[in-house]
Amino acid sequence: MPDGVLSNQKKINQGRITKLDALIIGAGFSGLYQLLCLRDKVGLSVKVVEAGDGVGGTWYWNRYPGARCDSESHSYSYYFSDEILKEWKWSERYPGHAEVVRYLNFVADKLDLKRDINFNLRVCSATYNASENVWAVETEQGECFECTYLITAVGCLSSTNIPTFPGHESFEGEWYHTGQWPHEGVDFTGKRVGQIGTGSTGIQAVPVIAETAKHLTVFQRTANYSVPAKNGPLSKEFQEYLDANRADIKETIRTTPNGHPFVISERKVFDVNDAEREKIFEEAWEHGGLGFRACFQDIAFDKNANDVAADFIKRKIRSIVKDPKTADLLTDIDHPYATKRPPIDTNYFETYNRDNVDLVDVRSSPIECITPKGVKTGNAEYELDIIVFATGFDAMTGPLLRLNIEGRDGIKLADIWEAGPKSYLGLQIPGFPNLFTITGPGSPSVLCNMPVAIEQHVEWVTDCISFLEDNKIASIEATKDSMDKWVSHVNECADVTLMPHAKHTWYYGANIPGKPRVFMPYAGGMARYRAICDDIAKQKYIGFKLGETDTGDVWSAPSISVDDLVEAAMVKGPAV
Ligand code: NA7
Repeated sequence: MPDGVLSNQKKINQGRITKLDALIIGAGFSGLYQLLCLRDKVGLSVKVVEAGDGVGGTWYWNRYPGARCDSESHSYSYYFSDEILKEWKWSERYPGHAEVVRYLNFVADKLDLKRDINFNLRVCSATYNASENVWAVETEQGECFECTYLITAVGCLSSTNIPTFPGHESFEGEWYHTGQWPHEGVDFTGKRVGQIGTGSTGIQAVPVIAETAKHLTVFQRTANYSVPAKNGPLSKEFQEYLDANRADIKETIRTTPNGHPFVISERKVFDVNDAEREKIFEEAWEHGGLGFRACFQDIAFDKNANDVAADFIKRKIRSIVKDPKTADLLTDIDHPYATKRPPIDTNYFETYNRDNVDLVDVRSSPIECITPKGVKTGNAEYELDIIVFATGFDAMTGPLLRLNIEGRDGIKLADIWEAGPKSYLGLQIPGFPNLFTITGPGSPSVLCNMPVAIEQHVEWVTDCISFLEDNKIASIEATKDSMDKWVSHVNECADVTLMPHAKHTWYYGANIPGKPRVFMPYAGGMARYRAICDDIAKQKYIGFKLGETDTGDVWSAPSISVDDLVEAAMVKGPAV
């Protein structure tokens, strides 16, 4: 196909094309901030297109019972504006989905963002026209856009995964996926409910569904660790602490590896004796939340250290769950702690002590099919009125691939990612000039408190586009060599953690049949990643091709060891 001929564009209604400097896809945390930066700081003409009829992004859709963020609310916030930080008061330690959506509406209204968001439009194709150096973007609703810069702000966990079970269509009851929950809610009163999935979502949903359902059957394929969230209302004293310590909190979340408001301990598991260690774990358990894994430095790196943490959690589960058989199933965990996304919960294990809740092991006896009456495993048929699919997402790549992105010379993103996602910094892909993927695969994203990762990406992209505009450079595009080096670096970082001990996780794409097994996020730590990105920008975007000019400079990946990674966890300045 000759350069500049748009295969996707054939479908476009040529009559209604909105021409812009930049188009942003998605109106969640990323899209809102990117709009603000490009519109009000750089002065570009910008629009956001959003499939929902309101702001919120992932949180617009994620409304299942118990849906709550596992980052602490005061860190799950924008930190670019002191005014917003001061004005918005979170009500609980962890924000529920409704409060997150209220927060994002508050921000969007305060910054007058909604006038530039086109709601109820779902992008179905994006095609680069090399002769014009523009992206042509089409929506399912027939609206078309042309822009110089295309920014995807589509989230990492927004493309739902509903496993294919034979007979699903024959089910006579109701069924729902947690990530596409009806806005009017679901009434479980008096109903026999079956829930498939015990990931972070399932663990949040179980206790809430059990409160009203007549009976809840939980189908567990992989047992999971979970630590109590210890959620609760934020006290006046805590609000005062926040008001007095904003600058320090901002410094902490921007310099820790996971963007959370706690510092990883420098102490190692075997630095202390058994009694002292038990006391530290006990205190971390009582305090609750993701900080549990930060009470020793080496939990994420050393299998022996991890085994000790895992044993503590399993003992806790056994002490909570009264039925020994259920406790056996819940503690038969096949991976080190935190190598799957570590959930936090409110009364998850306690819920199995209720008379109306049963746990079914679908590892030893998998779900064979869905029947008109319910779910059938190798062992039994469970009659149900409602099935809840807490079965997760086609994470990280799913939301990007469903945009049908075509780059230079008609190359499709789906084709070049056939063997797994590849990018430079998780931000750019060779062959796709001026396309920026916020929190894309290859960036820290899901291993970080998301707003921290998002702010860094949005600010980096904004600076990059300003640089292009100021210097009248038509385009920026990652070079293949730099991308290859980055991909190796991403793999190297994952390999020095314990992540490869759990290759069946969605971090590796293993939850989607046929998806290539590639570790997708950057495990080198947010602080280190930020330093690398800053360094690349300072070196006038080394590793990218600018306009027609290929500088020939290729980014050099630093080689990394466990010690480097641990040091990166503590890093306050550039790590490279
Ligand atoms: P997850 O973490 O992917 O969990 C999905 C769950 O569904 C998990 O327990 C899966 O078991 C289970 N599952 C998926 N397919 C099947 C089939 N076919 N049969 C039985 N069980 C199945 O998604 P979540 O929504 O919980 O969490 C995703 C992220 O969203 C989370 O980390 C938060 O950041 C928010 P498996 O473990 O694969 O054996």
